[in-house]
Amino acid sequence: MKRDLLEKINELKKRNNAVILAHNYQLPEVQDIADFVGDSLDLARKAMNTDADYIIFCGVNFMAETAKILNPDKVVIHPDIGSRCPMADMVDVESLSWLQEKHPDAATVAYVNTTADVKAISDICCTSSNAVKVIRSLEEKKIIFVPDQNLGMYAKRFIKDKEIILWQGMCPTHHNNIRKEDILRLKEEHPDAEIMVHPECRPEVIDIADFVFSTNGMVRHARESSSREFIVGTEKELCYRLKKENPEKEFYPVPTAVCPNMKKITLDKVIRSLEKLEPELKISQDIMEKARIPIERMMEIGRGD
Ligand code: CIZ
Ligand code: SF4
Repeated sequence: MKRDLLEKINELKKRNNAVILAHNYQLPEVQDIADFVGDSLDLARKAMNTDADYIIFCGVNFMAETAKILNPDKVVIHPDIGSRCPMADMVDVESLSWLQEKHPDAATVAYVNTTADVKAISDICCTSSNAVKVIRSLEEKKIIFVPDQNLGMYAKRFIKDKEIILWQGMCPTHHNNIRKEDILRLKEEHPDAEIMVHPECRPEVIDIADFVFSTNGMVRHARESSSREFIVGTEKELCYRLKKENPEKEFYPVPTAVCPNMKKITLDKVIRSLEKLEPELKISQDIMEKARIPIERMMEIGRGD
């Protein structure tokens, strides 16, 4: 990146007392100017620990919402309000309420990839790293799990004493664009590489993996493993961070594993947000208060990886 551009960004950050948080799936040039890069929960925690007045949140809508819910007094700026997660949009309050009425004895577990109003009618949230731990912590023997069928099916492998009702949502990037054949082809090209995949992938992809991790789990494993090569079954931009932190190792993504919604946050939009301090993400007080309960309940349980 050009030095004068970097200087301009730093000057704007300082002048406005703003911090830039970027998700692991963001474009490389956005990751490069961020004060912190992480998964959605990391970023929400960072938002809690900053003294900044403005949080420029580079990620999809539900992630910015989670940061706002945990930091109601801070201003969260989302550089492109249209950057949403299609999986999160596969469940809505009306249909979930209908299912909850059919199963009044069930607890609802909402993956963090849900909108704030869906969280507001859920009992507890989970991430890809702690879904099993969260479900196990519940007294209820019946669970409604929304919206990711693949993460739900993955959790079912470890939980035999509860009935888990799965919502039929999925992540188009992980479900459609990371296929068993893609992983097998990469393995043929790189026979010594370890295979790590995200639990949002299809069961047949999970079956051939050496490890199943959240993005943060992959970051940790890449650092700690003695292996020098990794096939990475998640959104491909995670490999940018993995390579930056482990320059002596090689990371092979599936080339089609791109989340177009994450890429809506461009460097230009981030700079514009820094200059104009908009668009601000707003959530109603009522939804914020209700949605905070399942998120905080999950945070008490902690990470699972
Ligand atoms: O929680 C996140 O950031 C997501 C959606 C992915 C992951 O595994 O970190
Ligand atoms: Fe949503 Fe999938 Fe994109 Fe993650 S990669 S934000 S789950 S569409």
